[in-house]
Amino acid sequence: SEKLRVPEALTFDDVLLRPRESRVEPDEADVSTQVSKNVELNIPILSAAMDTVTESGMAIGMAREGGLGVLHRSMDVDEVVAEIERVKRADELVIRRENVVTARPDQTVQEVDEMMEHEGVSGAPVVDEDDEVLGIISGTDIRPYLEVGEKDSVEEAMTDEVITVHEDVEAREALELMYEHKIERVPVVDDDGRLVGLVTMQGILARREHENAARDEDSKLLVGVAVGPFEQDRAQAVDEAGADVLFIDCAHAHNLNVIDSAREIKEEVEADVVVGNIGTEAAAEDVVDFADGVKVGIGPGSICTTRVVSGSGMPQITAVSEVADVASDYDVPVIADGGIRYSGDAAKAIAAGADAVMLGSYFAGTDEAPGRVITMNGKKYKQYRGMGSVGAMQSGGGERYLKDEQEDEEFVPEGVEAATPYKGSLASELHQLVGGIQSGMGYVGAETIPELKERARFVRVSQAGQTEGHPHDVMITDEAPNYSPG
Ligand code: RVP
Repeated sequence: SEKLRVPEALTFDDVLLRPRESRVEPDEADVSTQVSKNVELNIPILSAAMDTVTESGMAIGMAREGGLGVLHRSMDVDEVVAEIERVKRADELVIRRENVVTARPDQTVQEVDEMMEHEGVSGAPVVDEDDEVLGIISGTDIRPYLEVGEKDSVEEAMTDEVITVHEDVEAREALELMYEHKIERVPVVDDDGRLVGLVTMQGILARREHENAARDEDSKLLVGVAVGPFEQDRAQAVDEAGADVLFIDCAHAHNLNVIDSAREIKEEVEADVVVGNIGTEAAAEDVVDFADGVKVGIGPGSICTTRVVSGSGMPQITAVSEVADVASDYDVPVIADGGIRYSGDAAKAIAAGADAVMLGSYFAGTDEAPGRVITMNGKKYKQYRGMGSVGAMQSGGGERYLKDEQEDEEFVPEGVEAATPYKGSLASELHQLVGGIQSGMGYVGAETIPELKERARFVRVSQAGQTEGHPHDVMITDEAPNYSPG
């Protein structure tokens, strides 16, 4: 029958990258990429919008390393707005006025000493009632007075020849000033000499550690946010709160009602809008005219049971390459979401046409993921669950997998709840992941992500080839940081 003349679809283990002539040294390969039309990342990696993967801690960690965290939507709108603000404030150069601890000239040194200790700061600008900066006081100024004249006023003890900077100060300039004058903090003032913020040495040095961070034009960390396809209000609110990319979060975005609604959201927000998930050429054709990015993945996720439960899905390498064939004609970036277990899978996803990859299980065991470490049989784990699992749906996150009429009834889950080995810091996981992608670029001879997409050719792998590709006929004695037997 016609129906049984079926096309083949491939996934990660079905293919390998064909080695090609190359002059590319892996550690020099450029992994920056476009995640959506207007947002660029320094590494092609996103963390999944799941309640056991991405909250502000993960989003901050991802952006500091050059990638993007996508906040999940299993929380109230107020909460997600607060989470966005946490990310945006994390590495700010200028601490804004409302967060600066200040002193008044008529306070006693003892009062100010207690206040600074309570607030956990070691110095404070001194301002009058109009917020004009009169001086600055630090532990060093106070110490001699604490011995002899605790009741003396701040005015007496403070340094009144105070160095200030203007709002548009650059990090380098501020740092030079601090070195030159041997000071650790500089008040930021407006044209009338009123306090608008504070720059600290500690803050600048912390930013320096993350040179590769993904930042917006105000130099704040980038953040992605998931919104339901019909959550116009949430979309508006997170857009206003400063989300850089909105992710329409749907298990089957080729549902035409979802596309209509996504199109409306796109018209109303300033942020880029990524539409997903899809897995076919036809779905891509229906969204590329308005989407700033598309996300691919129907059923590849490690905790996902969509394919078993529904009988539907698309093996990920074929899905990505079908979507990319369409999206690349419209310059719409493609994100491959789900199913990545090893760094090589990420390289394959990009080779198939993705501009970036999204992972859940890979990051769920890190310190930056929500949830605590649990110990079972002497081994450490963290919880990891599908957003379509019973647990996640009960706590409000599973709308993505929930049919309208189903709300009060028994759930039909499309995901499972699991535990994943505890892995320690996100930075070292990302180091392995990105390093593996760069190795792939070396084998293919690609200096950049677009070149990897362009130059990569696949070979088909047999079951024997698959076995050959993993460690075999040996007993592994020491764990590698980037390999555990799947
Ligand atoms: P993985 O990296 O293989 O753990 O997959 C993570 C992806 O799985 C998510 O980004 C999401 O697209 C998908 N997911 C999340 N929940 C579920 C589910 O319950 N079925 N699937």
